[in-house]
Amino acid sequence: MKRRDFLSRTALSSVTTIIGTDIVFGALIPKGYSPLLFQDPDPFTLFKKDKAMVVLNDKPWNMEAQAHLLDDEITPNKYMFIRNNGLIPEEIDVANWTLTIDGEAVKAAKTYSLAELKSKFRSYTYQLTIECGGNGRSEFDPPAKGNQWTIGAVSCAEWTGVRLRDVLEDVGITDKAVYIGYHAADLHLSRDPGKEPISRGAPMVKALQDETLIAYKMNGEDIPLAHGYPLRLVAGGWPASVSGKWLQKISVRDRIHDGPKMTGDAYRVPCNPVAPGEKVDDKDMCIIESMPVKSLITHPKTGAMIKNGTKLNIRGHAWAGEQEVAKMEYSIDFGASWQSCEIKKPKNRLAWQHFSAAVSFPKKGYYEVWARATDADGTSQPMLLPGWNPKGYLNNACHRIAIKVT
Ligand SMILES: Nc1nc2c(c(=O)[nH]1)N[C@H]1C(S)=C(S)[C@@H](COP(=O)(O)O)O[C@H]1N2
Ligand SMILES: [Mo]
Repeated sequence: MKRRDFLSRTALSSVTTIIGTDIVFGALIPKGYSPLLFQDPDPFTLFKKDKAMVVLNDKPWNMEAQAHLLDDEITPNKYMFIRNNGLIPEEIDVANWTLTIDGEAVKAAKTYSLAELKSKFRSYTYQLTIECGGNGRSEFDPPAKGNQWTIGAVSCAEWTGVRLRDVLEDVGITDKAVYIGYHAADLHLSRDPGKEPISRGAPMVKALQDETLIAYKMNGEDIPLAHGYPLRLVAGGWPASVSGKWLQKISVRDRIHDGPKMTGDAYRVPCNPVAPGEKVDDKDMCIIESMPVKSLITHPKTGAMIKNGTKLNIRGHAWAGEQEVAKMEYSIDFGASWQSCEIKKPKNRLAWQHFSAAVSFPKKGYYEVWARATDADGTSQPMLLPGWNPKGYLNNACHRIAIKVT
């Protein structure tokens, strides 16, 4: 990841191998000069992402999937969205990487090496849904500032790591513990080492859940750099911003964690509904916890065509934060009537669930297939945009695809 500031003669020949051609006057490159080919690396190659992923921002890198790319039951790296608030750490010294647990509510701070974490504690693997709180932001009106995510800022990979609870037990926490907050190695956009781009967390009930992991593997391999290598907090079902990447420290706080992006409009929504565009008092804003019920049709791709008289097989995933999805339905008449889909149980708690249906159409023409999930509490996805909030969080409106029957 580190930009080359200069090219030694030996480096030059390896560069030639990478780009597949000679830098003709390479030997004349002035010292300290960085060739353009290193300055704007192709993010798809850099992060091993599929070319169909959509880049929303390059400083910092933010990239989302499209619905049809999320068809796999377990999201592979190439289709996983990237959401960075700052700059990816430039140098990662895995051999000396440590995790410190400190804060007002630990008996004494303790530091673990990666090797200690892996050998001292039992490891667990869970498939965990992590969705950016701002997924769907692009639809809000008046528009909300920030990355204009459409539907692709969600993933459900398999994470392996140790339970945060086991580590906290080993450290010893006091009865003052209220919240945990993470601290990570990424740099603030200003490059000021004294500033953190983001430092969020979760209340103890979430921190102590079985599935809340300090992960060191994703889909059976080292966590990819963009997703938090070598260590990451993973808290499925909550806004993905709780899942701190490049994890170095967890503070056990005696109050609600107050790191950057815990206050103001960041990851907070009006506690009660407000009119679009309304100014909301700070005291009337609540921290987002469990994410709302939502679903995605991942097959076919929107715009598919089928022959009249044949059935269309649709499939996708549904998830509901801390809850299970109890019911899944589809509509081909803009929500006037709903038919049921088959929905599977999750692989484990906090994993998304797969649904499918065989859809019949009455005659030729243009249709939209809408999908609607209902959680165990009986709450369904809204057909159109849900409650407006200043930063455009929690858009869980029904996903829809266009179909032409010919
Ligand atoms: N250290 C660190 N952790 C972070 C972030 C970040 O910028 N820095 N972004 C958060 C946000 S807002 C989201 S949505 C998820 C994105 O996870 P991903 O890039 O692995 O998909 O990481 C979270 N963890
Ligand atoms: Mo996010």
